[in-house]
Amino acid sequence: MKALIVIDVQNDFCPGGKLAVADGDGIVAPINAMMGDFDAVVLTQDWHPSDHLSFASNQGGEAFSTIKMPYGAQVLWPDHCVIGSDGAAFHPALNTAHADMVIRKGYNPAVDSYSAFFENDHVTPTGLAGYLRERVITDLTFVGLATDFCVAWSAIDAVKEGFSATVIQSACRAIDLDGSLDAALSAMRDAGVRLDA
Ligand code: VGL
Ligand code: ZN
Repeated sequence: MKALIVIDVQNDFCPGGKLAVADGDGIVAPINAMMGDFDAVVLTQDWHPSDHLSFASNQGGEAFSTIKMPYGAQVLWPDHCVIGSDGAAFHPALNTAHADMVIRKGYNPAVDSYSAFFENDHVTPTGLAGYLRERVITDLTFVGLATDFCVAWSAIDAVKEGFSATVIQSACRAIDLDGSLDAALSAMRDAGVRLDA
Protein backbone atom coordinates (compact mmCIF):
# COMPACT_ATOMS: atom_id res chain seq x y z
CA MET A 1 0.00 0.00 0.00
CA LYS A 2 1.23 3.46 -0.78
CA ALA A 3 0.60 6.90 0.64
CA LEU A 4 1.10 10.44 -0.59
CA ILE A 5 2.47 12.61 2.23
CA VAL A 6 1.74 16.28 1.51
CA ILE A 7 4.01 18.46 3.64
CA ASP A 8 2.90 21.89 4.89
CA VAL A 9 1.03 23.31 1.85
CA GLN A 10 -0.11 26.23 3.99
CA ASN A 11 -0.72 29.90 3.28
CA ASP A 12 2.31 31.12 5.24
CA PHE A 13 4.64 29.11 2.96
CA CYS A 14 3.00 30.47 -0.20
CA PRO A 15 3.51 33.88 -1.88
CA GLY A 16 2.08 36.57 0.41
CA GLY A 17 2.65 34.42 3.53
CA LYS A 18 4.91 35.06 6.52
CA LEU A 19 7.59 32.56 5.44
CA ALA A 20 6.85 32.51 1.73
CA VAL A 21 8.65 29.96 -0.41
CA ALA A 22 9.16 31.10 -4.02
CA ASP A 23 6.37 29.65 -6.19
CA GLY A 24 5.09 27.67 -3.20
CA ASP A 25 1.58 27.75 -4.64
CA GLY A 26 2.83 26.39 -7.98
CA ILE A 27 2.72 22.85 -6.60
CA VAL A 28 -0.92 22.81 -5.50
CA ALA A 29 -2.44 21.75 -8.84
CA PRO A 30 0.09 18.94 -9.48
CA ILE A 31 -0.39 17.64 -5.92
CA ASN A 32 -4.18 17.61 -6.31
CA ALA A 33 -3.77 15.73 -9.59
CA MET A 34 -1.73 12.91 -8.03
CA MET A 35 -3.89 12.26 -4.95
CA GLY A 36 -6.04 9.66 -6.73
CA ASP A 37 -2.99 7.46 -7.45
CA PHE A 38 -2.49 6.53 -3.77
CA ASP A 39 -4.17 4.27 -1.21
CA ALA A 40 -4.00 7.05 1.36
CA VAL A 41 -3.31 10.79 1.44
CA VAL A 42 -1.83 12.39 4.56
CA LEU A 43 -1.54 16.17 4.96
CA THR A 44 0.82 17.74 7.46
CA GLN A 45 0.28 21.13 9.01
CA ASP A 46 2.99 23.23 10.70
CA TRP A 47 1.15 24.39 13.83
CA HIS A 48 2.99 26.69 16.24
CA PRO A 49 1.90 28.47 19.44
CA SER A 50 2.75 32.19 19.33
CA ASP A 51 5.47 31.66 21.97
CA HIS A 52 7.27 29.07 19.84
CA LEU A 53 11.04 29.02 20.28
CA SER A 54 11.70 28.99 16.52
CA PHE A 55 10.29 32.50 16.11
CA ALA A 56 13.03 35.14 15.93
CA SER A 57 10.60 37.52 17.65
CA ASN A 58 10.69 35.33 20.78
CA GLN A 59 14.50 35.12 20.87
CA GLY A 60 15.40 38.76 20.23
CA GLY A 61 17.28 37.39 17.23
CA GLU A 62 17.47 37.95 13.49
CA ALA A 63 15.19 35.88 11.29
CA PHE A 64 17.17 33.28 9.30
CA SER A 65 20.05 33.26 11.81
CA THR A 66 20.88 30.06 13.71
CA ILE A 67 21.04 29.51 17.46
CA LYS A 68 21.86 26.48 19.61
CA MET A 69 19.17 24.54 21.41
CA PRO A 70 19.63 21.52 23.71
CA TYR A 71 18.54 19.29 20.79
CA GLY A 72 20.83 20.94 18.21
CA ALA A 73 20.98 23.89 15.82
CA GLN A 74 17.80 25.90 15.38
CA VAL A 75 17.16 28.37 12.56
CA LEU A 76 15.14 31.36 13.72
CA TRP A 77 12.16 31.99 11.48
CA PRO A 78 9.69 34.82 11.05
CA ASP A 79 6.50 34.10 13.02
CA HIS A 80 4.58 31.62 10.86
CA CYS A 81 1.77 29.05 10.97
CA VAL A 82 0.44 30.31 14.29
CA ILE A 83 -2.26 27.95 15.57
CA GLY A 84 -5.67 28.91 14.19
CA SER A 85 -4.38 31.77 11.99
CA ASP A 86 -5.12 32.18 8.27
CA GLY A 87 -1.43 31.62 7.62
CA ALA A 88 -1.65 28.20 9.22
CA ALA A 89 -4.60 27.17 7.04
CA PHE A 90 -4.04 24.97 4.02
CA HIS A 91 -3.76 26.76 0.67
CA PRO A 92 -7.40 27.26 -0.37
CA ALA A 93 -6.93 25.34 -3.63
CA LEU A 94 -5.46 22.24 -1.96
CA ASN A 95 -7.89 19.34 -2.16
CA THR A 96 -8.16 18.71 1.58
CA ALA A 97 -11.37 16.72 1.12
CA HIS A 98 -9.23 13.89 -0.28
CA ALA A 99 -7.11 13.55 2.88
CA ASP A 100 -7.36 10.44 5.09
CA MET A 101 -5.44 12.14 7.85
CA VAL A 102 -4.13 15.53 8.89
CA ILE A 103 -1.14 15.51 11.21
CA ARG A 104 -0.07 18.64 13.05
CA LYS A 105 3.45 19.28 14.27
CA GLY A 106 5.42 21.99 16.05
CA TYR A 107 2.85 22.68 18.78
CA ASN A 108 5.39 22.10 21.58
CA PRO A 109 6.68 25.64 22.30
CA ALA A 110 10.12 24.32 23.31
CA VAL A 111 10.96 22.05 20.34
CA ASP A 112 10.64 22.61 16.60
CA SER A 113 9.29 19.83 14.42
CA TYR A 114 10.31 19.79 10.78
CA SER A 115 9.71 16.07 10.30
CA ALA A 116 6.25 14.56 10.04
CA PHE A 117 7.51 11.64 12.18
CA PHE A 118 9.53 13.15 15.04
CA GLU A 119 10.10 16.47 16.75
CA ASN A 120 13.56 17.93 16.15
CA ASP A 121 14.83 16.14 19.29
CA HIS A 122 14.60 13.05 17.01
CA VAL A 123 12.87 11.04 19.76
CA THR A 124 9.38 12.47 20.37
CA PRO A 125 7.06 10.80 17.83
CA THR A 126 4.12 12.49 16.12
CA GLY A 127 2.29 9.15 15.77
CA LEU A 128 2.45 9.09 11.96
CA ALA A 129 4.60 5.94 11.73
CA GLY A 130 2.14 3.99 13.85
CA TYR A 131 -0.79 5.21 11.77
CA LEU A 132 0.89 4.15 8.53
CA ARG A 133 1.95 0.75 9.88
CA GLU A 134 -1.54 0.01 11.12
CA ARG A 135 -2.81 0.75 7.62
CA VAL A 136 -0.15 -1.59 6.17
CA ILE A 137 1.35 1.23 4.12
CA THR A 138 4.98 0.65 3.13
CA ASP A 139 5.71 3.07 0.28
CA LEU A 140 5.66 6.82 0.85
CA THR A 141 5.82 9.61 -1.70
CA PHE A 142 6.63 13.10 -0.40
CA VAL A 143 5.59 16.42 -1.94
CA GLY A 144 5.12 19.92 -0.51
CA LEU A 145 7.03 22.64 1.32
CA ALA A 146 9.81 23.12 1.90
CA THR A 147 12.10 20.65 0.07
CA ASP A 148 15.14 21.50 2.21
CA PHE A 149 13.45 21.52 5.62
CA CYS A 150 10.21 19.71 6.35
CA VAL A 151 10.13 17.54 3.21
CA ALA A 152 13.77 16.42 3.62
CA TRP A 153 13.54 15.75 7.36
CA SER A 154 10.31 13.80 6.85
CA ALA A 155 11.66 11.67 3.99
CA ILE A 156 14.88 10.85 5.87
CA ASP A 157 12.92 9.85 8.98
CA ALA A 158 10.62 7.73 6.82
CA VAL A 159 13.58 5.62 5.67
CA LYS A 160 14.84 5.38 9.28
CA GLU A 161 11.39 4.08 10.22
CA GLY A 162 11.57 1.37 7.56
CA PHE A 163 9.38 2.89 4.86
CA SER A 164 10.43 3.37 1.27
CA ALA A 165 10.56 7.10 0.53
CA THR A 166 10.42 8.98 -2.76
CA VAL A 167 10.48 12.77 -3.13
CA ILE A 168 8.94 14.23 -6.29
CA GLN A 169 11.03 17.37 -6.71
CA SER A 170 8.71 19.00 -9.25
CA ALA A 171 5.96 18.99 -6.60
CA CYS A 172 8.18 20.58 -3.92
CA ARG A 173 9.70 24.04 -3.52
CA ALA A 174 12.73 25.03 -1.41
CA ILE A 175 13.63 27.86 0.98
CA ASP A 176 17.33 27.43 0.00
CA LEU A 177 19.03 29.20 2.89
CA ASP A 178 22.86 29.27 2.53
CA GLY A 179 23.04 26.13 0.40
CA SER A 180 20.43 24.25 2.41
CA LEU A 181 18.83 22.78 -0.73
CA ASP A 182 22.03 21.10 -1.96
CA ALA A 183 22.77 19.89 1.57
CA ALA A 184 19.29 18.44 1.92
CA LEU A 185 19.42 16.69 -1.47
CA SER A 186 22.77 15.08 -0.51
CA ALA A 187 21.47 14.07 2.90
CA MET A 188 18.38 12.51 1.33
CA ARG A 189 20.46 10.59 -1.23
CA ASP A 190 22.82 9.35 1.49
CA ALA A 191 19.86 8.22 3.61
CA GLY A 192 18.40 6.17 0.77
CA VAL A 193 15.56 8.49 -0.24
CA ARG A 194 14.69 8.21 -3.94
CA LEU A 195 14.71 11.61 -5.66
CA ASP A 196 12.40 11.79 -8.67
CA ALA A 197 12.38 14.76 -11.02
C1 VGL B 1 9.19 24.69 7.60
C2 VGL B 1 10.66 26.22 8.42
C3 VGL B 1 9.92 26.36 9.57
C4 VGL B 1 8.80 23.78 6.47
C5 VGL B 1 8.43 24.80 8.75
O1 VGL B 1 7.60 23.44 6.35
O2 VGL B 1 9.71 23.38 5.70
N1 VGL B 1 10.30 25.39 7.45
N2 VGL B 1 8.79 25.64 9.72
ZN1 ZN C 1 7.58 26.01 11.37
